[in-house]
Amino acid sequence: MRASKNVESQRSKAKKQKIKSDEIHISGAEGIYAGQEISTIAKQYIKRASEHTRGIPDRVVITIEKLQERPEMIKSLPVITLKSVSPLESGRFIRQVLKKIGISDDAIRVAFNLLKSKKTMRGASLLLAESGRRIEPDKERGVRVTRLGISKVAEKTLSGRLAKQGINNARVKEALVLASKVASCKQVMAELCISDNPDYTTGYIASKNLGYIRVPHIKNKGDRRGGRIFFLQKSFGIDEAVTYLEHKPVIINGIAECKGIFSSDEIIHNYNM
Ligand code: WAQ
Ligand code: MG
Repeated sequence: MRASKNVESQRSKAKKQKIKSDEIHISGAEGIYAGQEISTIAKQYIKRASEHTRGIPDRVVITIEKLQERPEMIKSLPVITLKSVSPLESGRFIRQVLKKIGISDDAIRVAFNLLKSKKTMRGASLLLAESGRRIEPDKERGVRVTRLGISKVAEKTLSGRLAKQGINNARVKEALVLASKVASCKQVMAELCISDNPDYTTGYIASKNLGYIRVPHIKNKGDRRGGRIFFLQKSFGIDEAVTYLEHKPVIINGIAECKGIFSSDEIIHNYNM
Protein backbone atom coordinates (compact mmCIF):
# COMPACT_ATOMS: atom_id res chain seq x y z
CA MET A 1 0.00 0.00 0.00
CA ARG A 2 1.14 3.50 -0.57
CA ALA A 3 -0.60 6.67 0.43
CA SER A 4 0.42 10.11 -0.76
CA LYS A 5 -0.71 13.66 -1.00
CA ASN A 6 -0.06 16.31 -3.60
CA VAL A 7 1.03 19.75 -2.52
CA GLU A 8 1.42 22.77 -4.71
CA SER A 9 5.08 23.72 -4.79
CA GLN A 10 6.11 27.19 -3.67
CA ARG A 11 7.77 27.83 -7.00
CA SER A 12 4.68 27.18 -9.05
CA LYS A 13 2.62 29.34 -6.72
CA ALA A 14 5.05 32.20 -7.10
CA LYS A 15 5.12 31.97 -10.87
CA LYS A 16 1.37 31.50 -11.13
CA GLN A 17 2.04 28.78 -13.62
CA LYS A 18 -0.06 25.81 -14.39
CA ILE A 19 -0.02 24.08 -11.01
CA LYS A 20 2.98 21.88 -10.65
CA SER A 21 2.41 19.45 -7.84
CA ASP A 22 4.74 17.60 -5.57
CA GLU A 23 3.89 14.31 -4.00
CA ILE A 24 4.34 13.89 -0.27
CA HIS A 25 4.70 10.37 1.08
CA ILE A 26 2.17 9.72 3.84
CA SER A 27 2.32 6.01 4.54
CA GLY A 28 3.36 2.70 3.04
CA ALA A 29 3.09 -0.95 4.02
CA GLU A 30 3.73 -4.33 2.51
CA GLY A 31 3.51 -7.99 3.39
CA ILE A 32 3.19 -11.55 2.14
CA TYR A 33 -0.15 -13.16 2.89
CA ALA A 34 -2.24 -16.18 2.00
CA GLY A 35 -4.93 -15.63 -0.63
CA GLN A 36 -7.83 -15.81 1.82
CA GLU A 37 -6.36 -13.04 4.02
CA ILE A 38 -6.11 -10.47 1.25
CA SER A 39 -9.44 -8.70 1.65
CA THR A 40 -8.95 -8.31 5.43
CA ILE A 41 -5.42 -7.00 4.97
CA ALA A 42 -6.45 -4.59 2.20
CA LYS A 43 -9.12 -3.18 4.51
CA GLN A 44 -6.54 -2.74 7.29
CA TYR A 45 -4.19 -0.98 4.87
CA ILE A 46 -6.92 1.46 3.79
CA LYS A 47 -7.72 2.25 7.44
CA ARG A 48 -4.06 2.77 8.15
CA ALA A 49 -3.59 5.06 5.16
CA SER A 50 -6.55 7.21 6.11
CA GLU A 51 -5.68 7.59 9.80
CA HIS A 52 -2.02 8.48 9.49
CA THR A 53 -0.37 11.12 11.67
CA ARG A 54 1.46 12.51 8.62
CA GLY A 55 -1.81 13.71 7.12
CA ILE A 56 -4.78 12.76 4.99
CA PRO A 57 -3.78 11.24 1.66
CA ASP A 58 -5.49 12.09 -1.59
CA ARG A 59 -4.25 8.93 -3.27
CA VAL A 60 -3.98 5.40 -1.90
CA VAL A 61 -2.60 2.66 -4.14
CA ILE A 62 -2.87 -0.99 -3.21
CA THR A 63 -1.01 -3.49 -5.35
CA ILE A 64 -1.64 -7.20 -5.00
CA GLU A 65 0.68 -9.62 -6.73
CA LYS A 66 0.97 -13.38 -6.75
CA LEU A 67 4.46 -14.52 -5.76
CA GLN A 68 6.26 -16.05 -8.71
CA GLU A 69 9.10 -17.39 -6.64
CA ARG A 70 9.41 -19.53 -3.54
CA PRO A 71 10.16 -17.28 -0.51
CA GLU A 72 13.49 -17.54 1.25
CA MET A 73 13.07 -18.41 4.94
CA ILE A 74 15.18 -16.50 7.46
CA LYS A 75 15.39 -15.94 11.21
CA SER A 76 14.57 -12.55 12.75
CA LEU A 77 17.34 -10.43 14.26
CA PRO A 78 17.65 -10.45 18.08
CA VAL A 79 16.08 -7.38 19.71
CA ILE A 80 17.42 -5.06 22.40
CA THR A 81 16.70 -1.47 23.44
CA LEU A 82 19.25 1.27 24.14
CA LYS A 83 18.96 3.16 27.38
CA SER A 84 18.79 6.78 26.30
CA VAL A 85 17.00 9.90 27.43
CA SER A 86 17.81 12.37 24.66
CA PRO A 87 18.45 12.76 20.93
CA LEU A 88 21.97 13.88 21.81
CA GLU A 89 22.71 10.64 23.65
CA SER A 90 21.06 8.54 20.93
CA GLY A 91 22.92 10.31 18.14
CA ARG A 92 26.22 9.80 19.94
CA PHE A 93 25.52 6.09 20.36
CA ILE A 94 24.62 5.65 16.70
CA ARG A 95 27.77 7.43 15.51
CA GLN A 96 29.90 5.30 17.82
CA VAL A 97 28.34 2.04 16.66
CA LEU A 98 28.51 2.91 12.97
CA LYS A 99 32.16 3.87 13.35
CA LYS A 100 32.92 0.66 15.15
CA ILE A 101 31.43 -1.48 12.40
CA GLY A 102 33.53 0.27 9.79
CA ILE A 103 31.33 3.03 8.39
CA SER A 104 33.44 6.07 7.52
CA ASP A 105 32.94 9.53 9.07
CA ASP A 106 31.96 10.83 5.64
CA ALA A 107 29.24 8.19 5.24
CA ILE A 108 27.94 8.88 8.76
CA ARG A 109 27.76 12.60 7.99
CA VAL A 110 25.90 12.00 4.70
CA ALA A 111 23.48 9.64 6.50
CA PHE A 112 22.55 12.16 9.19
CA ASN A 113 22.17 14.94 6.62
CA LEU A 114 19.77 12.77 4.61
CA LEU A 115 17.76 11.82 7.68
CA LYS A 116 17.52 15.47 8.67
CA SER A 117 16.34 16.57 5.25
CA LYS A 118 12.80 17.93 5.01
CA LYS A 119 12.19 15.91 1.88
CA THR A 120 11.25 12.45 3.10
CA MET A 121 11.50 9.53 0.72
CA ARG A 122 9.26 6.54 0.19
CA GLY A 123 12.19 4.18 0.29
CA ALA A 124 15.72 3.98 1.65
CA SER A 125 18.96 5.64 0.62
CA LEU A 126 21.89 3.39 -0.19
CA LEU A 127 25.28 4.70 0.93
CA LEU A 128 28.68 3.25 0.30
CA ALA A 129 30.20 2.68 3.73
CA GLU A 130 33.65 3.87 2.70
CA SER A 131 33.00 7.01 0.66
CA GLY A 132 29.46 7.92 1.73
CA ARG A 133 28.50 8.05 -1.96
CA ARG A 134 24.77 7.76 -2.56
CA ILE A 135 24.05 5.00 -5.00
CA GLU A 136 20.32 4.32 -5.04
CA PRO A 137 19.05 4.39 -8.63
CA ASP A 138 16.15 6.77 -7.90
CA LYS A 139 17.15 9.44 -5.37
CA GLU A 140 13.68 10.84 -4.90
CA ARG A 141 11.99 7.52 -4.23
CA GLY A 142 14.82 5.47 -2.75
CA VAL A 143 14.85 1.68 -2.60
CA ARG A 144 11.59 0.27 -1.29
CA VAL A 145 11.91 -3.10 0.44
CA THR A 146 8.92 -5.24 -0.44
CA ARG A 147 7.89 -8.90 -0.51
CA LEU A 148 8.53 -9.61 3.12
CA GLY A 149 6.49 -11.36 5.72
CA ILE A 150 6.38 -13.54 8.81
CA SER A 151 4.85 -16.97 9.28
CA LYS A 152 1.90 -17.33 11.66
CA VAL A 153 3.88 -19.51 14.07
CA ALA A 154 6.85 -17.14 14.11
CA GLU A 155 4.57 -14.15 14.65
CA LYS A 156 3.03 -15.83 17.66
CA THR A 157 6.45 -16.55 19.15
CA LEU A 158 7.56 -13.00 18.42
CA SER A 159 4.44 -11.51 20.03
CA GLY A 160 5.10 -13.55 23.17
CA ARG A 161 8.74 -12.46 23.39
CA LEU A 162 8.02 -8.79 22.68
CA ALA A 163 5.14 -8.79 25.17
CA LYS A 164 7.59 -9.74 27.94
CA GLN A 165 9.45 -6.50 27.15
CA GLY A 166 6.24 -4.47 26.85
CA ILE A 167 6.81 -3.74 23.17
CA ASN A 168 4.42 -6.11 21.42
CA ASN A 169 2.94 -3.88 18.74
CA ALA A 170 2.60 -3.90 14.96
CA ARG A 171 5.12 -1.13 14.43
CA VAL A 172 7.96 -2.95 16.18
CA LYS A 173 7.04 -6.23 14.50
CA GLU A 174 6.90 -4.75 11.00
CA ALA A 175 10.15 -2.86 11.49
CA LEU A 176 11.86 -6.01 12.78
CA VAL A 177 10.67 -8.04 9.78
CA LEU A 178 11.98 -5.37 7.42
CA ALA A 179 15.31 -4.98 9.27
CA SER A 180 15.78 -8.77 9.28
CA LYS A 181 15.31 -8.98 5.51
CA VAL A 182 17.63 -6.00 4.95
CA ALA A 183 20.31 -7.49 7.22
CA SER A 184 20.09 -10.76 5.29
CA CYS A 185 21.16 -8.97 2.12
CA LYS A 186 24.86 -9.76 1.87
CA GLN A 187 25.97 -6.35 0.59
CA VAL A 188 24.34 -4.50 3.52
CA MET A 189 26.63 -3.68 6.46
CA ALA A 190 24.06 -1.84 8.57
CA GLU A 191 20.74 -0.06 8.53
CA LEU A 192 19.74 3.13 10.31
CA CYS A 193 16.07 4.04 10.63
CA ILE A 194 14.13 7.03 11.91
CA SER A 195 10.35 7.01 11.60
CA ASP A 196 8.84 9.86 9.61
CA ASN A 197 5.82 9.90 11.94
CA PRO A 198 5.86 13.08 14.04
CA ASP A 199 4.66 11.19 17.13
CA TYR A 200 7.08 8.26 17.01
CA THR A 201 10.55 8.98 18.32
CA THR A 202 12.10 5.50 18.60
CA GLY A 203 14.32 4.46 15.72
CA TYR A 204 16.76 1.62 15.31
CA ILE A 205 20.11 0.58 14.07
CA ALA A 206 20.50 -2.97 12.78
CA SER A 207 22.93 -5.41 11.22
CA LYS A 208 23.51 -9.14 11.09
CA ASN A 209 26.04 -8.95 13.93
CA LEU A 210 24.48 -6.19 16.01
CA GLY A 211 20.93 -7.43 15.78
CA TYR A 212 18.06 -4.97 16.02
CA ILE A 213 18.89 -2.19 18.47
CA ARG A 214 15.95 0.02 19.27
CA VAL A 215 17.03 3.62 19.86
CA PRO A 216 14.54 5.74 21.86
CA HIS A 217 14.61 9.55 21.54
CA ILE A 218 16.29 9.37 18.16
CA LYS A 219 14.47 12.63 17.39
CA ASN A 220 12.21 15.12 19.14
CA LYS A 221 8.44 14.75 19.21
CA GLY A 222 6.66 16.64 16.44
CA ASP A 223 9.51 16.19 13.96
CA ARG A 224 8.18 14.90 10.61
CA ARG A 225 11.58 14.06 9.25
CA GLY A 226 12.80 10.48 9.02
CA GLY A 227 14.05 7.84 6.66
CA ARG A 228 16.13 4.75 6.22
CA ILE A 229 19.77 4.38 5.27
CA PHE A 230 21.32 1.11 4.12
CA PHE A 231 25.12 1.17 4.28
CA LEU A 232 26.62 -0.99 1.57
CA GLN A 233 29.97 -2.66 1.63
CA LYS A 234 31.15 -2.32 -1.94
CA SER A 235 30.29 -0.53 -5.11
CA PHE A 236 29.82 -3.79 -6.97
CA GLY A 237 26.82 -6.06 -6.62
CA ILE A 238 24.55 -3.04 -6.20
CA ASP A 239 22.04 -4.12 -8.82
CA GLU A 240 21.92 -7.53 -7.19
CA ALA A 241 21.35 -5.97 -3.76
CA VAL A 242 18.56 -3.72 -5.05
CA THR A 243 16.87 -6.68 -6.76
CA TYR A 244 17.08 -8.71 -3.56
CA LEU A 245 15.70 -5.89 -1.38
CA GLU A 246 12.89 -4.91 -3.73
CA HIS A 247 11.86 -8.23 -5.21
CA LYS A 248 13.08 -11.34 -3.41
CA PRO A 249 10.28 -12.82 -1.29
CA VAL A 250 11.57 -13.38 2.24
CA ILE A 251 9.63 -14.80 5.17
CA ILE A 252 10.67 -14.85 8.82
CA ASN A 253 10.08 -18.34 10.15
CA GLY A 254 12.28 -18.33 13.25
CA ILE A 255 12.64 -15.83 16.08
CA ALA A 256 15.83 -14.85 17.89
CA GLU A 257 15.84 -13.65 21.49
CA CYS A 258 14.24 -10.38 22.58
CA LYS A 259 16.00 -8.82 25.54
CA GLY A 260 15.51 -5.65 27.58
CA ILE A 261 17.21 -2.31 27.98
CA PHE A 262 21.00 -1.89 27.86
CA SER A 263 23.33 1.06 28.27
CA SER A 264 25.46 2.31 25.42
CA ASP A 265 28.60 0.91 27.08
CA GLU A 266 27.05 -2.51 27.60
CA ILE A 267 26.03 -2.71 23.97
CA ILE A 268 29.28 -1.44 22.53
CA HIS A 269 31.49 -3.62 24.71
CA ASN A 270 29.46 -6.80 24.54
CA TYR A 271 28.67 -7.00 20.89
CA ASN A 272 30.75 -8.67 18.30
CA MET A 273 30.94 -5.98 15.64
N1 WAQ B 1 11.59 0.06 2.27
C1 WAQ B 1 12.51 1.04 2.32
N2 WAQ B 1 12.37 2.14 3.06
C2 WAQ B 1 11.24 2.27 3.75
C3 WAQ B 1 10.22 1.29 3.76
C4 WAQ B 1 10.44 0.13 2.96
N3 WAQ B 1 9.54 -0.83 2.89
N4 WAQ B 1 9.22 1.71 4.55
C5 WAQ B 1 9.59 2.91 5.02
N5 WAQ B 1 10.80 3.27 4.54
C6 WAQ B 1 11.56 4.48 4.82
C7 WAQ B 1 10.87 5.73 4.29
O1 WAQ B 1 11.88 6.64 3.89
C8 WAQ B 1 10.16 6.26 5.49
O2 WAQ B 1 10.08 7.67 5.44
C9 WAQ B 1 11.10 5.85 6.63
O3 WAQ B 1 11.67 4.63 6.22
C10 WAQ B 1 10.41 5.67 7.96
O4 WAQ B 1 9.33 4.76 7.79
O5 WAQ B 1 11.32 -0.88 17.50
O6 WAQ B 1 7.75 3.59 11.63
O7 WAQ B 1 7.32 3.52 8.43
O8 WAQ B 1 10.10 0.79 18.24
O9 WAQ B 1 7.81 5.82 9.48
C11 WAQ B 1 10.82 1.77 13.95
C12 WAQ B 1 10.35 1.00 15.13
C13 WAQ B 1 9.63 2.33 13.25
C14 WAQ B 1 11.33 1.10 16.22
C15 WAQ B 1 10.03 2.85 11.95
O10 WAQ B 1 9.26 3.84 9.99
C16 WAQ B 1 10.88 0.26 17.40
C17 WAQ B 1 8.89 3.44 11.21
P1 WAQ B 1 8.31 4.50 8.93
MG1 MG C 1 5.93 6.45 8.70
